Amino acid sequence: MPLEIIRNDITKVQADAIVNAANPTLLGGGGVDGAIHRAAGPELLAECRTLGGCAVGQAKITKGYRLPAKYVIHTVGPIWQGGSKNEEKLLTDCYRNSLALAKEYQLESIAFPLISAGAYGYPKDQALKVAITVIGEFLLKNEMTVYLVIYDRASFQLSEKLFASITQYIDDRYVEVHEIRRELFAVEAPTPVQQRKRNLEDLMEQLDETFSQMLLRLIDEKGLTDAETYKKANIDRKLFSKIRNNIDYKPSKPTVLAFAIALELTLDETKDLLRKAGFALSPSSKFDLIVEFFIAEGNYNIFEINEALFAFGQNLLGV
Ligand code: AR6
Repeated sequence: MPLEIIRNDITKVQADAIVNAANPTLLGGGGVDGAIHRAAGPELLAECRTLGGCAVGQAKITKGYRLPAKYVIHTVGPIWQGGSKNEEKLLTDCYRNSLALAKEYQLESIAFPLISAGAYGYPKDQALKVAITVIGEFLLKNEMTVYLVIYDRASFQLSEKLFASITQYIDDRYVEVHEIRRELFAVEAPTPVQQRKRNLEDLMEQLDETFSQMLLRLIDEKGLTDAETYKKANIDRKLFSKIRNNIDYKPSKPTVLAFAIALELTLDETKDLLRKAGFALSPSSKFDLIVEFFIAEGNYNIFEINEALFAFGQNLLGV
């Protein structure tokens, strides 16, 4: 998955580079900075001393020493001063410049902490939004695996408005599983004629195109390229070529939904695509309802959807 949101200690993450939320001296500090220096060993500080510091919004690279990561990219986030001191632009620059360095070094994976969201006091929901937006924009044009590492649950916050709207949507529609069962049992058994008709319909459906064929047709119809599609779906190139090369490919439900989002399908079209892979949307699945919420809102930004899914403790789209 190109963007993964994970809960971990960044010093333990196996990636080509991890990003340090440093200060302009680059000579260490508390928070994630302290943890990275402790885990990397004194050689890291020795190399940092040669760099001559770093301006806010900029990024510099060193080796990773005793860390599992090969490199550390040090960036300096802005100190929050109420929002009118260019903080958003500077925080955007931190992510952009770190990603640009990773690209320059031809790295395949990079892990970020939530820069500025600790000692520097940037409101956590806004810091998260900047991170997801900038990383999302980058991944629509580049191939890389980016981990957003969340250390403690408290540092992951959706905006209150979005959180409230999704909660409301779920509350209005969520159906406990036992209610569905009751409905199922209440359905009358089909007459023999109806049954024959259904069997025929099922057969026609089977003769129809497969999931892979339907997906490729929709990509053409929407005028998208393959690369645009898998990037918008947060799906990596290798998985996409497997699906392209195997017309009988059996995708997982999150994969199907990721493509529905990339193709900006309506709810009915999404249900059709799901059916091709043997799935249906269920009102007793929070995962399904959250994805449904975004489709109903016309918001097809997979990274924002994943941000919300993570906040609600669900699997992410694109696996
Ligand atoms: N792994 C991942 N994330 C972590 C870890 C960890 N081991 N430890 C903390 N975090 P902060 P800032 C999260 O304060 O706000 C330093 O002293 C933490 O929960 O480390 O950019 C520097 O030298 C929070 O969400 O960085 C600077 O002086 C996020 O990392 C100053 O702090 C950032 O918190 C930089 O402040």
